[in-house]
Amino acid sequence: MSQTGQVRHLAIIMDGNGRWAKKRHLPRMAGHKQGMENIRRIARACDDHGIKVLTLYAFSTENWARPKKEVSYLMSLPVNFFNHYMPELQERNVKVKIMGYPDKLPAATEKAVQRAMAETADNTGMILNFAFNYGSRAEIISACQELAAEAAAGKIDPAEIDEQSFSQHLMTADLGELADPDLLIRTSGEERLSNFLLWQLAYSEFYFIDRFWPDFDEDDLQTALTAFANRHRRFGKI
Ligand code: V07
Repeated sequence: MSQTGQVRHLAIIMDGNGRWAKKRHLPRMAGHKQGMENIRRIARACDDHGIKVLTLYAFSTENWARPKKEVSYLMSLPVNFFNHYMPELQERNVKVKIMGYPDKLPAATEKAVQRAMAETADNTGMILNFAFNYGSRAEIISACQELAAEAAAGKIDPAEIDEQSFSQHLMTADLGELADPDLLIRTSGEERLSNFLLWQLAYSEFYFIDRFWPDFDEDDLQTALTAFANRHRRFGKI
């Protein structure tokens, strides 16, 4: 956890792509495409700000209920994203990670995602972490199941389970001391977590901005980071 006012791990819920499109009388898909392009702009700016981990909430396990055409379009975006941006990610030494359940994805999507992770596995710069087909309650339940299985097998004593060992079973475990975001930004005016990083956001600052994700730009990011730096972070202490 950063005490200096510098954001090391930034998480963003990228909301408002559909409404952005509607305002322009465009199909929802056009908003998703513009939203995808905005990831490049904001990821660049985060890298320039020295942010170490950028976690983006792109698609939740609940989104499968959307119209079939929209779901399949959303599933094509990771393929599209890496086709267009992999050269710049490599140039910037960015490491791609995915948090979520990759198994149920269309084969082409899973392949693109696996390949991007493999191709950037040795990069040492900013981590671009996609929460993709992710749900926080499911993540917490999986952690419980793993710990319960270890207890039932006599490998651990239930009384020894603590925050430290619990967090080792979450999908952010490999981020080490950077697992918990310093700051969460949600665009588009909604002020909810929507099943995103429930455990990891316990002490994070929240920043809500009434602007659609495709319109969220470098200046908005700067404003959010400045607001963060100006807040007192006491972690419940005086
Ligand atoms: C999606 C664009 C951004 C705004 C949110 C709605 C639409 C990039 C990805 C992506 C996901 C995984 C990955 C690489 C890229 C993405 C979805 C939606 C589902 F490894 N944009 N984007 N995934 N939108």
